[in-house]
Amino acid sequence: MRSLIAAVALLASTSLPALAATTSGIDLGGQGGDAESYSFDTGFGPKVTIRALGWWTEVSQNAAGLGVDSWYDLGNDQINALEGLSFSFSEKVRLNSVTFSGFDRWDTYGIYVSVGDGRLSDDIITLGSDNPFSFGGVVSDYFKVAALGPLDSFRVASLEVAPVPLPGAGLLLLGGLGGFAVLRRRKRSA
Ligand SMILES: [Ca+2]
Ligand SMILES: [Ca+2]
Repeated sequence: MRSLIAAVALLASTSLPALAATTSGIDLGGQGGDAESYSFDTGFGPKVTIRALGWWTEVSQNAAGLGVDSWYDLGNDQINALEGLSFSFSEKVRLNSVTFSGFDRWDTYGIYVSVGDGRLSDDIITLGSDNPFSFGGVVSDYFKVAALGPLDSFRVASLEVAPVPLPGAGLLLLGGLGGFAVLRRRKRSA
């Protein structure tokens, strides 16, 4: 029994940092140039992989963030009309916000969040001042950002995400170990 208590204490202490993990800000800027995709660590487990949307497009990275390069928009490697970026997470996360650079009151974007079963939310379309854009902590593993109008030109500079809260995960773990102990005791008395 003493070793069981020790095991529970060890499991509880090792799982606490994961449960207590805080919000993660992910800076998307760098000097990578054009690439098929970019991946970043959230810092609490899941990874996010970012790909370009549109025809013959690539993700373009510079110090201001990620944009899209395509053959038809004449070397403009910001996100322009008919272009967008998809953000795929290896596990579900809480989506807090996305911050744009080069974004001004003439720009419009559409944001679409996966709601499960391969379906996306209705488009969330914003004009002008809504930067950073707040997701309000929705839990998902995918969203995409697209430029909507011919004058749109911007980049995605950073993301803020957080772990999905797991209420009662520690209690479930303790309950499972308790059940295991009862089974062992029954076996011994039989
Ligand atoms: Ca472009
Ligand atoms: Ca702009």
